[in-house]
Amino acid sequence: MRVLILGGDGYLGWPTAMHLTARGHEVAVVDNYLRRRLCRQEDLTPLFEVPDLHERAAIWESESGCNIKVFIGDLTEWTFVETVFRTFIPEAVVHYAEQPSAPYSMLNRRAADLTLNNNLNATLNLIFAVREFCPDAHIVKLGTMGEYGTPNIDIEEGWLDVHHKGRRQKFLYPRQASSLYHTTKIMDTDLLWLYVRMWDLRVTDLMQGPVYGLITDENENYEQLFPFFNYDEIFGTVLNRFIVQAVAGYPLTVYGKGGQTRGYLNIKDTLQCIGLSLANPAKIGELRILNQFTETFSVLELAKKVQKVGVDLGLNVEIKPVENPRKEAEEHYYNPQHSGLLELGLKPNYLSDDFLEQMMRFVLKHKSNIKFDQIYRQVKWA
Ligand code: USQ
Repeated sequence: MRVLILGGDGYLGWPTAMHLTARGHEVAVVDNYLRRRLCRQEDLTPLFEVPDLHERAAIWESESGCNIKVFIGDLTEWTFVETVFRTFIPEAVVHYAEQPSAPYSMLNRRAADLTLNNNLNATLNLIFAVREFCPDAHIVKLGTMGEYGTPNIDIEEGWLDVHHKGRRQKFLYPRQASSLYHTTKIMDTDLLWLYVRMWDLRVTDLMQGPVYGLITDENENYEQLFPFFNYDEIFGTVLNRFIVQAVAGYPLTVYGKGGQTRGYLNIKDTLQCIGLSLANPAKIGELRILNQFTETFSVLELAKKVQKVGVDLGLNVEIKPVENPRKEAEEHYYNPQHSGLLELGLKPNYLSDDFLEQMMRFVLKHKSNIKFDQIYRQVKWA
């Protein structure tokens, strides 16, 4: 299949590109290095340097024989989008090309404006490009579990059947996010749903929880091909942050009461889910929504798991609840359904002590790069 990956330089975009080429797909990636630029602006550095996309594609080709075509440019600019779609007419598009950080989106007005415009305009241009150049292409869009928020009822898989005054109708499950970033993903869903109804697009919206890990089947022997890995407050996700903090001897930053519960998954399972979605596409005129995570944990549970493995490795790991910079429920009901991807064949890589130990041993090699001032900046939500 000819697969175009939007956001191919990111934490998930690059591993996806390698994964799909290793399975025989023809892949092109698009990126404008937005995340690298925002990290430089905010004085944040990843745990280790990552070569740019052209260099990574060259290394991957020399190691595996697989070619990845690279387009560098901004997906909010229509002329660039036209060139990409005319040159590489995709059969499927995987859309990761968004400002992905909730804390960044809450930083200030400029960051809010960038997040809103980047995320919505990139999605809108994708919709118009698919209609014009490849109307049968399957769009696989990365949404987020955070679109649902933490309601006091079970979270269904995308849709809710409502019975009201003797009549019934299926609606998008109610969404109420707690950051602007997550809200842009709700708006993306609304845009896609409108154009599925208008133009019979075929769309899969993957409602993903926080991802952790680094190592995949494709990169395990090549550190140069590891993804961009942030551990800072703004771009790092919580479990990756706790692992780095444990290695650095920085007390684990559980925000507030630590009862915030989310659905997590290993980066290897993100790749499986993308592969399964592509192999089993949505139908023409269908918005298919799948909840993409494998198990739920509270942040305090995650911190305790990291502490146990860290202590067994001889590290000094403390858990120190800190003032929560975010405005979110710290104790809440959470029961999201997630059977769709399992039914398609997902074989979960559950969180294990062995995984945590492998990650800690890897991070130990880069311990001297860890900068304490990046770990807790207190970007206030409210
Ligand atoms: N948290 C802590 N301590 C920390 C960092 C985070 O307690 O040092 C807590 C947060 O307050 C939150 C939870 O851990 O309750 C998850 O935080 P996160 O930073 O790992 O995840 P989030 O900001 O929600 O965003 C991440 C990705 C985003 C993706 C989302 C999935 O950055 O792109 O969409 O996870 S979800 O969380 O399901 O919405």
